[in-house]
Amino acid sequence: MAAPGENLRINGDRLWDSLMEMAKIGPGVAGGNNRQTLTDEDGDGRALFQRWCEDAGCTMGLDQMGNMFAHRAGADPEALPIYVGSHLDTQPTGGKYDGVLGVLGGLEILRSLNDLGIKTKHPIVVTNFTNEEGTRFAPAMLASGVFIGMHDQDWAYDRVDAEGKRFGDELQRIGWRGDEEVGKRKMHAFFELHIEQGPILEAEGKEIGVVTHGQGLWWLEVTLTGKDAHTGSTPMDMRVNAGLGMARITEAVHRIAMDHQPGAVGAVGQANVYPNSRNVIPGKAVFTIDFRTPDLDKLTAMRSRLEAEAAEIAADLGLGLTIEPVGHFDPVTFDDGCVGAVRDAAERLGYSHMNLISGAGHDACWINRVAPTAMVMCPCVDGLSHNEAEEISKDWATAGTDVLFHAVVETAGIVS
Ligand code: HGY
Ligand code: MN
Ligand code: MN
Repeated sequence: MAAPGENLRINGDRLWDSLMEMAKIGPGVAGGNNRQTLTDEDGDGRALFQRWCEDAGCTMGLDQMGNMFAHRAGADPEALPIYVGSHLDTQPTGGKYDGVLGVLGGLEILRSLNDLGIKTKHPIVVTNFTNEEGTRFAPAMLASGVFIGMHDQDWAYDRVDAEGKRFGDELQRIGWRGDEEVGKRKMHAFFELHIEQGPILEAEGKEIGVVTHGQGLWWLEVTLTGKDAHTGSTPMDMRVNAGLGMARITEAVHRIAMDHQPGAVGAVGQANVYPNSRNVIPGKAVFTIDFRTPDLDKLTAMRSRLEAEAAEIAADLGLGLTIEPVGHFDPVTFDDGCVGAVRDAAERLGYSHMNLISGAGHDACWINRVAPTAMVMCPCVDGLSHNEAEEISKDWATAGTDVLFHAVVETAGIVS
């Protein structure tokens, strides 16, 4: 006799159609997406998601950070809901699946429960967290960070983008600032489905990643101050070249990560020199370092080593130096019970699977601090993400969402 829900499967075609429909909003220039947080395109994507959720019989909650909560009633209204979700915002040259698969996979679970006429004990809430990417407004996972009390809401509202626009003003402008107090909601558990954004699952031939841990992260914003001068007529020994300092520190970031193998990574992704003119020696450079590793001691050591080397480089070149931490979280260990629900689901469904440490940060990394949390991952082609060529297969999306379905419904309990 099959256990209740043993044969639950989602509708992979419907999920894929929704992913492709959402991908039409905020298209990139090379087949991916540019639907950055709090842009008009983000607003359009939110409106589409809300319409779909309401069509599925949900009521939509919206908090003061723009986090969206599509609520499907459970048999026991007193039971804390199971939350499932991710983010709809993308990188400027993002893919169609990073974050979106986790939000629309959650919606597909509700649509499938409706198709099957299943009532769960606990309510289920599908969530879209604002500004997971942290590309327009640093840091990443900003709104889920406010939700758990890691970031102050007024501090978050004051974060500005490259054009000096404030997060709080942009949220108001696009009309997605809700009234609900942030973080008041209590969760029985939280599950997030996400593409791996790395090469391991595909290389190992596995359909499902059972995510046991997440890497820790430091984002360090470095400002070097030198002196604008003529690139042609200024003798080499008179130069105070902030661009040269940035280049040497960028190389040091790579070398420090390599010196902390296995399992450490480091790069500079965002870099600006000023005045950025062909024939002016840069008098200023501002750039962000991204260090990550699952090992907390290594993470701390990498930051300390960088700060020491950057000071030496700046002194050698006569540059002013400031280093401001603009993002951080310690390595994450997800909840054994929820991770077990994911693993049991993959086993039951017959999907190949392996334990995985998430290389990327996710809203689940913060939510794990306030509720039992786990993640499901599916492979992506060549491990490529944060690139418009990001690609997954419909089968991978379906398998990941089937596993999410079982883990969520097992935890929510089937009543009828
Ligand atoms: O940076 C990250 O890991 C995520 O993509 N925001
Ligand atoms: Mn993501
Ligand atoms: Mn991302």
